Amino acid sequence: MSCSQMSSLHYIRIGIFGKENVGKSSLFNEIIKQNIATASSIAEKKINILEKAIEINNMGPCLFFDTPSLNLINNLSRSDDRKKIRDLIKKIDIAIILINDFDFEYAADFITKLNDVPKIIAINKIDILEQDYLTKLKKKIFSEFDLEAIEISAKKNINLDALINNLIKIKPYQEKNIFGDLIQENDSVLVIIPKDTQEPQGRLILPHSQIISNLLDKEAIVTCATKKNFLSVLKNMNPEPKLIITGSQIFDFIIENNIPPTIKITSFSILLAQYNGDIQEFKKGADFIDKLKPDSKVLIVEACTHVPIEEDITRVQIPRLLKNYLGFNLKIKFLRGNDFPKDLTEYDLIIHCGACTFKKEFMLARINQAKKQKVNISNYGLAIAKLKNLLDKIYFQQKT
Ligand SMILES: Nc1nc2c(ncn2[C@@H]2O[C@H](COP(=O)(O)OP(=O)(O)O)[C@@H](O)[C@H]2O)c(=O)[nH]1
Ligand SMILES: [Mg+2]
Repeated sequence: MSCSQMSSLHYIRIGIFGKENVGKSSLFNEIIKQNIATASSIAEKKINILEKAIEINNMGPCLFFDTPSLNLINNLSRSDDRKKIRDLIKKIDIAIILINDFDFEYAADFITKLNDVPKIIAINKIDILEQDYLTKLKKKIFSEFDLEAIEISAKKNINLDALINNLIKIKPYQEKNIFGDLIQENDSVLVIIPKDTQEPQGRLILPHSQIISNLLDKEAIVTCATKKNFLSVLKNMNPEPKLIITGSQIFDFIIENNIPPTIKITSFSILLAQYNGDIQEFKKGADFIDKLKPDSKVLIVEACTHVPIEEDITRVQIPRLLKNYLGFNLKIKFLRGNDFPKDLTEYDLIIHCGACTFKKEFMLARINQAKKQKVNISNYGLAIAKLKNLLDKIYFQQKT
């Protein structure tokens, strides 16, 4: 998954769980209205997670996951399989748990792993269940989980509207706007898209489209420019923008152009870190750069997994800036995607990307882990600003 494709801020992630043959793949196919998952009565042996995005009215874009059976999930012997499931649980916003008989101890075991992820229990295959059996099953489920089960048939498409309506009712998540109180209706904002080697032709990468979309949700006046034309765009703006948002890697280039001090300047990754992370902790991490020594070890983590390109921020620009700023080489390790060591103590500093592909809780868990292990953590935006000696010239939320 790469930040040019997917958004944790905009997608509501819904996992479909249940034991073998309960109808997970059938429900997945029925909801997404495509035959992607293989629905069959033959038992699965491998950990295979399918995902598909679909827009649901009144809910927005959702990402559904068809998952391996709970019989498999609860008894995984390989540690990387267990990690896959742990990562999935961390990712999802809602779990649909399917049940169709009284043997649901596996579901109870799994529910304990879900912690506070909201869940919906559905009894599937009601087309072939006797009414009496169904009533008793519903009662038993209620007494076990304190949840009213929804009766559905994935195969016959019975009552799936009710299931979707229940999903809509849960929708407590991600309603917040990235800008909070920073931007009000009719505020003018200039968004400078670097259009450098990381930007694909013909479309915007995820953080850029997220930022623009959040500004439009605020009814702000949004003007877009590129690195090349931003100055003439800015000159023609009346009134001048309240805020300029740009890529951290061109902070210096923008600031060199004598931007009036009345205009705040910030970056995509700083705004995302403010929304998705802990900007104060990241500032502390950025300040810690001054204390790094030649034998210090830095971990640079990129959440998305695009193929590295020339002049890549992660692998080329940040290491080069560190060397220029400090005057010596450091030991640097790079990680990407879901890889994040349990033990961080061998590192002096972690520099993390904006994590636009992660759920907020996921990023906060990483920050808390670093804090607990007394390892400094910063993000791309603040670290780059620090390394370019621009921390005092850019805007980010200061401690209140
Ligand atoms: N009668 C009936 N059969 C169903 C229903 N949902 C799924 N099935 C069947 O149950 C079997 C297992 O379904 P599948 O979706 O593969 O289950 P999974 O193992 O949980 O993914 C398949 O033969 C499906 O056609 C349903 O609502 N009613
Ligand atoms: Mg299946």
